[in-house]
Amino acid sequence: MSSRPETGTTTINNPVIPGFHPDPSICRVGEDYYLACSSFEYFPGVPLFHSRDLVHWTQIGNALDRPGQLRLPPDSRSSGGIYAPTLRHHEGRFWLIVTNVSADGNLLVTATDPAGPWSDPVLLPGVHGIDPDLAWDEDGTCWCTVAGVSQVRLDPYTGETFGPARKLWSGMPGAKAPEAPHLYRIGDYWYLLIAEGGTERCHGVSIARARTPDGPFEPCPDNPILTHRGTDHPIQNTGHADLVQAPDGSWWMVLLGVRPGGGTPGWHVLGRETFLAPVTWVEDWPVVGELSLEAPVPPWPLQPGPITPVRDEFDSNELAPHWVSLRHRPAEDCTTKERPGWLTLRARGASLDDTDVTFVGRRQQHQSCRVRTLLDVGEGRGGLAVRLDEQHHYDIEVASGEVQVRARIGPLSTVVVSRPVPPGPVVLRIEVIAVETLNDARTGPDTVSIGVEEPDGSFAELASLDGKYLSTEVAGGFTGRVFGMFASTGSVHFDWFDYEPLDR
Ligand code: 6LW
Repeated sequence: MSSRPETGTTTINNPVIPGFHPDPSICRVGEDYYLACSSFEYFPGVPLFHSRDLVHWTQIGNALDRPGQLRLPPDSRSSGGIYAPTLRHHEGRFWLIVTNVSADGNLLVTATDPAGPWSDPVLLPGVHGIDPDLAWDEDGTCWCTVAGVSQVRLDPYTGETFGPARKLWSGMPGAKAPEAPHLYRIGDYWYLLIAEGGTERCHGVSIARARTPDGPFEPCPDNPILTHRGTDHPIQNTGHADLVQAPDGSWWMVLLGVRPGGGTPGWHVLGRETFLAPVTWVEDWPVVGELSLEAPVPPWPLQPGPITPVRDEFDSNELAPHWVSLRHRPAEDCTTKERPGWLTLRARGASLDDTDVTFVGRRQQHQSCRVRTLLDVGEGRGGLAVRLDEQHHYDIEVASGEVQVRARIGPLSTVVVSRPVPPGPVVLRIEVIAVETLNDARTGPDTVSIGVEEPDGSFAELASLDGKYLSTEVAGGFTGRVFGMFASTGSVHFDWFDYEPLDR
């Protein structure tokens, strides 16, 4: 099989979906591509994207947007919850299978419109393992393959499994953690694509093929077909891929990667992002083309989606799909109905150091960016934060005439600065500026400047903090930074929220 993507002459920015959007799974229906990602402790879960050109992606919703679909216990750990999904289209429906490691385990939802609504979940007690995949063979049998890599036959309508799980492949000798399996019927073969090496710097993609969906599988002689392990490539941790064929017959791969910044070893703060790479076929094996921060543009007309405005005025009853909360979002705790044109957050008595704080945020998607919000705390306490998890966040909080900047880094928590602030509405700002540094180990990836805006609009910086401590290399975990509004006590009202990219 040979189909080489004839690419255009211009280039595109990679990642094609920046910010923490890991474990991408993609499918195509006609001229439309759809993609789903992991979401962990955030609610709603499993963000869904649409594209017509593989380059421009627009979030169209979240597959798990109801408490009955997404059960995340208030005390469940960060980077728990929703692990890797697989998104497929079969027999006129979209199928999404995913693991909730904090409750329910593997589950499956379906939809006729990927923008939703998605069905109530079918639980899969007979599917043991993470990273579940779905594939159907010619006679309609549904094969569910999970990390490890093992496989079981499944009735996707009832969740019933048939027979014991069978071991399919352990990946390449010496490589650890064979996971992220995806099974495809392509030409005369069934291909089993996996990730191995773990989702850090040793991550890579390998593939094997067989004549039947349950093996035996022979590994590709050129495995890993993609890895950046052992290199100083600006994109690291490359792995957890999925393949898709375009209408013109060309093949493409979406995968996760990270962009470490600052000195050695480099710190990544945006989480694992979704990248695009071209694929060709040589002797019935896929060959992944160059993966760079500028990837070749596909040879068809580009179709950019709508631009997300900088400002969200909170003028509608529903929050845009990119807004996320921690584990749940009870309507009484987060509403635009109490004060029309304002988002009102009602505290639950928890702070950002807890797992159950009232929080509404959006992913940081640019290495340099500015976030602002106008809030009125009234008799309450709340503010603006940039968080990685409960133990790694920088916040600016307003309460009864005082504004405080706090830093939480692991077991350490400190008030960096506090100063009086007049009662009434105030504009808070967090500004992140990436640091272009060559091997300066003293310098983190960015500086995080936090402060208030004076009545004349000038910025009064209260603190400038090292972004290193809000990186995955320091904090661990599977997510990336999220900027958010929070309420610690009482009700806090937010008039608007600006997210302004300051880089490409
Ligand atoms: C994902 C698995 C993994 O399910 O991390 O490190 C999990 N590998 O593929 C969360 O992204």
